[in-house]
Amino acid sequence: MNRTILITGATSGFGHAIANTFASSGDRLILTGRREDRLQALAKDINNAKEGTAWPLPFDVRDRRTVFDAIASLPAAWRAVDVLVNNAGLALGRDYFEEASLDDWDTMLDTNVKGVMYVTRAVWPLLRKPGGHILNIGSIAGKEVYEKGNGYCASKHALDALSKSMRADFLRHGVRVTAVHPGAAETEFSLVRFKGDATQASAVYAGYEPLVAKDVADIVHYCAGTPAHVCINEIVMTCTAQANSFYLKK
Ligand code: NDP
Ligand code: 8X3
Repeated sequence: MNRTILITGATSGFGHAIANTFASSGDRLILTGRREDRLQALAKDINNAKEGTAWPLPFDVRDRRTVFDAIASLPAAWRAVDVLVNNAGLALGRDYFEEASLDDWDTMLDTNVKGVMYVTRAVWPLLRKPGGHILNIGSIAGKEVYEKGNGYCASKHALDALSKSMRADFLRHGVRVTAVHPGAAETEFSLVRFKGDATQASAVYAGYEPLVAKDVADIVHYCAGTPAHVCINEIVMTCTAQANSFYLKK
């Protein structure tokens, strides 16, 4: 479709799958994340497949200066953005409030909340108006809190509020905003959350069929493909075995 899509967190999980899904429909991808080797490899795959085209742009969403410098460094051919997917994010730890790491709280709030604010502000001058579209990857953790979810749930509730704020503030520019709130999905998310403990991470997905990254990518792609006068404001999506943060049939 030849739209230009900027995706944060394209090195893994949802972001990686979102990039491949948009590439398959002929779009142009600006791929961002911290792990440059992975961005280069994905860009190479997409460019070699000749469906979409890709431009790797490594940066840390927490570093305000780096975010603005990276976006400012985009060449002229990549400076008109149709779709921004704010996907980069993480959970760290699963501990009671009084035991949780303050550093983990800082990292989650800096990434999941302030990172989205910085990237959106940096991309805003490049976003098509009217007609641009921002998709924020929230979570069911932004809809209900669960025990030991404190910092992560707070960050995703804040992102839910930010998505609604953007929708209200960008109305007058004809820019659409969609929040996609997935439930449990098997990506590197739990490996990151449990700091490399693969046993703890795989236990999260044992005994049921969780979402996979492609499920979320397909929904994001669908939301970005609705007619220009239609805006899906939010979608909560879970695997069939999960009703919400509290009910999961294993
Ligand atoms: P992954 O761990 O597989 O991917 C996370 C992505 O975020 C990576 O590409 C990572 O890139 C990027 N990222 C993390 N921190 C930063 C940073 N400081 N700067 C730039 N990029 C960063 O997890 P998922 O794909 O599952 O997660 C994607 C989003 O979906 C997150 O916002 C997550 O909260 C949300 N989510 C996940 C669910 C799940 O069950 N998996 C369910 C609901 C929502 P790199 O490390 O290279 O920087
Ligand atoms: C990730 C899903 O249930 O771990 O956002 O919060 S959950």
